[in-house]
Amino acid sequence: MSEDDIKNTLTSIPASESVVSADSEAAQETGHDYDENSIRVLEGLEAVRKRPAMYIGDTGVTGLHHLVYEVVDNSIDEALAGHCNKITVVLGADGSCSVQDNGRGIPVGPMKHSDPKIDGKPAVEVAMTVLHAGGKFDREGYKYSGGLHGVGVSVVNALSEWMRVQVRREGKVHEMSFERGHTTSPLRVIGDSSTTGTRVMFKPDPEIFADCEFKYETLRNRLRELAYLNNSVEITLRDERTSTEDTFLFVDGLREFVRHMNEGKEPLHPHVISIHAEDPENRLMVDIALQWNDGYTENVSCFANNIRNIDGGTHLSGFRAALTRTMNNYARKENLLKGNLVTQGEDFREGLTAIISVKVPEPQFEAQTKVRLMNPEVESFVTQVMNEKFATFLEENPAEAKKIVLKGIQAAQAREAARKARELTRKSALSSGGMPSKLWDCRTKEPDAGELFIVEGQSAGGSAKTGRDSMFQAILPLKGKILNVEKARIDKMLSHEEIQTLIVAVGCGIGADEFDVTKRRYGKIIVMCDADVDGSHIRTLLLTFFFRHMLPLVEQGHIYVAQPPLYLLKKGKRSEYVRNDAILNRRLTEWGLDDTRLIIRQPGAPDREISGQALADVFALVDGMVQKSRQLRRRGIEMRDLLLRHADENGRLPIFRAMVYRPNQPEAVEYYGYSDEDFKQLATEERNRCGEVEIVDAGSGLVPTTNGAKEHRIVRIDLTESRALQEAVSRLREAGLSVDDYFAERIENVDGTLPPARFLVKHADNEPVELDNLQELVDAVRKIGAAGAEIRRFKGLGEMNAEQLWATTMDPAARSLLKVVISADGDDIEQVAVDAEEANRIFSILMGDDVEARRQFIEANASLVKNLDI
Ligand code: 0RA
Repeated sequence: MSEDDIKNTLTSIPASESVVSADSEAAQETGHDYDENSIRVLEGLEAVRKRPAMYIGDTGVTGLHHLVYEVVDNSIDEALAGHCNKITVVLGADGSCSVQDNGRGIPVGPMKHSDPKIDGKPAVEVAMTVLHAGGKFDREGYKYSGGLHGVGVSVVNALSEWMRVQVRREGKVHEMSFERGHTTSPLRVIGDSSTTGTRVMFKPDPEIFADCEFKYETLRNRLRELAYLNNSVEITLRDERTSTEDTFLFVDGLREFVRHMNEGKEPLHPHVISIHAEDPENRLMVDIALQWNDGYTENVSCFANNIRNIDGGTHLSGFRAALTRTMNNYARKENLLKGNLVTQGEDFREGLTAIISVKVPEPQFEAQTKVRLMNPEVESFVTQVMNEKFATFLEENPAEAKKIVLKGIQAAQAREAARKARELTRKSALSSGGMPSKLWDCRTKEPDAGELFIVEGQSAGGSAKTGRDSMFQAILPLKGKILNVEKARIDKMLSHEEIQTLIVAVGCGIGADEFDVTKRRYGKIIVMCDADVDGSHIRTLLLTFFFRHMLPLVEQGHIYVAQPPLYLLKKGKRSEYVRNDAILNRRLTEWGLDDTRLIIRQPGAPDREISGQALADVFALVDGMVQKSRQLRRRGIEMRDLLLRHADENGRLPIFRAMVYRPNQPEAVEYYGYSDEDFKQLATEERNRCGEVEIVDAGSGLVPTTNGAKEHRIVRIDLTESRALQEAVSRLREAGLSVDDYFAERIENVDGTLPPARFLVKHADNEPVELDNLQELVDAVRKIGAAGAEIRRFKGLGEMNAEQLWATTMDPAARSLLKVVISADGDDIEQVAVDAEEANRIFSILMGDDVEARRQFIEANASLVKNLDI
């Protein structure tokens, strides 16, 4: 097909202009024959690029992480088919993600298919480039996971700056590469392999995603969940950006999941009850694990095909119906019910932690978001299984059965007492004139315009009252600590005065049948506590209360945490309140750069000076390189070696490092390569030299240092940092500086004196500071910034007067609030981001009785706790 033919074909397809030009350019660039079919394929992927949200939900942080889940789900499917037990996800230092499994490998042979755009193409190519191709070469009977949106890897391909797939199969390593969905190098063999598996590497496209930074915590939580749901599959997550790694492998999947969720709680009975059943005829499977603790909250999660259904659905209703029925039957049979007490389902679920996981061949969900499962056959299946197996459990374990059922009966009694207490609250003195006397209300009666500040302590409450804008800001001072609702039943909670005040001020009522989020009296409820230990405890108690008893307020984004400043920073006439350490650092840098010049001595020419924005740019560049260098060092690579020894004659940096282990040779030979072609050539040369060679892809992992191998082997280590470094070096060059400047050393003369420094940093009229090299710029500037500065740390809100409190923490134009959210979704406001399952667990651990669990948790999650601001 000639180029003109291509253009004719293209223009005859009713597609957008951009598709036409993009595809014909791709065809010209790569020199491939792009026939009509491949163009229609690309058209599909262009549609994905045009409306990404239609395929992955959104292009925020949630959508970004869905890319990873989509790829991982394919490996999970391979595991469900029984051919894979290891999945490794690596976040590269260059912003890429790699997902590797040890399955059979996506087939590489040509496909037979009635659709001509698929027929004859390697299956792997179809999987990567054809929308919804998943179903076209199904692994019979095992397609259960299917991704959150079930769209397939081709969507990830379309939304990636680049993607590379490697398949190990039939003794070979096959590889294919793409950019933004376009093939940049067709399927080819790049080496030999004695193992099988699939590895997909991709870098999300910044043209699509405003924020391309993967969040380790988010991925870790989901991958851990997948490991619980698919027992005996080992899932590793490694972060090359920070050298963090976690491996999850649960042989006793759901049971361990329940134990994890019950961490920090006191179980009511020692063993986690577990139930498994299959219905081969309808290809249904159900797995349930459950355990009661001595707490008061219900914590039941359900999944269909590994997807969490937060609104439940037929699996949940089937489970609940059977649970209530079985326990009521047992209570009656054992004569445990006294008087005319009526037990309800919710009573038996008090303190229950359970996971229900079903596998359904054709799941139906209520909405795109898959929050509720609809398949009716699942309900009867789960009910029947639970009825039978749970009744058997109760029969066979009378001691445990009695404890569990009695707890439900006590819950019913407490529910009755709480109803009476609520009636009292409604009638109590608090409600005289409508509102508690402690509340300084605002004037607006428009709920969403109003803000309620819950303030720790009387004195801070006073400042807040004076400082506020009383038009829309209400103040509720709390004295001391509120009750820990995690450890109290609802009836006790309702008799606590501070909590009663809070309930009345918020206006939504309390309890399952009464709480009404639409009755809220304020749009924002803002918790404002001191930045000390007591403050954070009170904040946790309040957030726990909202989380446990006013969840819709949290879910709908009405709960916030105020962020009073941590420091007052003073220097000369300037003074500023600073919220956190990162900003403090940034400020010191800014001050250090202000009225500062970098003087570069040039032999035989006048000195050059860099200042203002240009200096700020150079600083950012150098600071970035310093950080990259630390990152590389953690992987055993010196940035200096990479930049000075291994750049090729054109200044290109190597994209991989290979360690070649030859039979019976003690030392590995090190090799740096600049393209995939180089790697292929290396493998060929090795084969010619010592025969068959095994290729081990270490990805962006650590550089192995030991040998001792008897076999012939090449270990390839990707240098994913090269791209970013290349960019930094060329920008350095644009600024008239070089890599040598960055690493330069000043060597003493024979007489012990130092030669003149090439760089000087001069601030205002001060004496210039000599630098040996550009690296030293970073510390020098920060030191200048910190000189003469006074940094005062605030301890409590009480240290600020009314004006200061308004200016730093309450004024909507200047303050920064943390929104308390449950899903880790993107939003403009800074967030306290916690996903639902983790939030449950975290509150239990932080508020529960288990001191040891709390200590361990805080030690292991210091950064998370800081984030949570608990
Ligand atoms: C279709 C058929 C076979 C394997 C796969 C797909 C497969 C896909 C992915 C995606 C990620 N990892 C994967 N592993 C396997 C079976 C081919 C055979 O019979 O050998």
